[in-house]
Amino acid sequence: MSKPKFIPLKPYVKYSEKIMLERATSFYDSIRSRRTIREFSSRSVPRDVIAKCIQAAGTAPSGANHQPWHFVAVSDPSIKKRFRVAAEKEEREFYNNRASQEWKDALVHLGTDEHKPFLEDAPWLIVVFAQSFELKDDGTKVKNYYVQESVGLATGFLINALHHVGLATLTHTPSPMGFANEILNRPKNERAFLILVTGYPADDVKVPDLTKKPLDEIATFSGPL
Ligand code: IYR
Repeated sequence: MSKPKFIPLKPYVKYSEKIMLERATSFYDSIRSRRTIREFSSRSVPRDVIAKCIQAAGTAPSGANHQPWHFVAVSDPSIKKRFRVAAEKEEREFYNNRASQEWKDALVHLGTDEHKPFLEDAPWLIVVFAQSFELKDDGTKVKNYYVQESVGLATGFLINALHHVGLATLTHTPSPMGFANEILNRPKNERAFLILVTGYPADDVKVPDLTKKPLDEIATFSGPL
């Protein structure tokens, strides 16, 4: 067993309590304006912007720091078309047969259906893959831990980064998503986790009239201060 190597925490920025609250409030004001959209403009987004946001996602915490994720950013129209065809096939099955009535009722307010034009309209589809284990070059397998949690966290970082630069996203989860491995030629240790449809909102896009639960419903404080 090798000895763990520790280094000083740098850079670390400490704020006064007043500045902390100001920063928390301004972060909340920014993130609360994030909305999932389902109609995208076809306007292009520079690849470097997407790459930097993916780099930000890659800083997320993960089980044993194994970073069990891979992001495939697709802008190729022919691949996006294949995604649309494959996803709409699964979604037709979902809306017509697979989904329970209770599930379909829960989606009514979102106005979703089996048609997924955004998979071709949006400039980028960022397909997030989860790696249940790592395949070393010599063929050995290294187990990953808390894979769903880790990849969920990295995806949250990614959505946050994209929102920060003024891009809109749709978290799309056609199920099953085996077609993503096939189309993108990904190895057996990876499973598609979700597709982050990314770009600018279409002109005059409308979003469902949703509210978020208030603080006293989502949080309980126990103890002083
Ligand atoms: N994947 C389907 C259905 C769907 C399911 C949930 I849960 C949503 O929050 C939204 C949609 C679709 O994309 O239409």
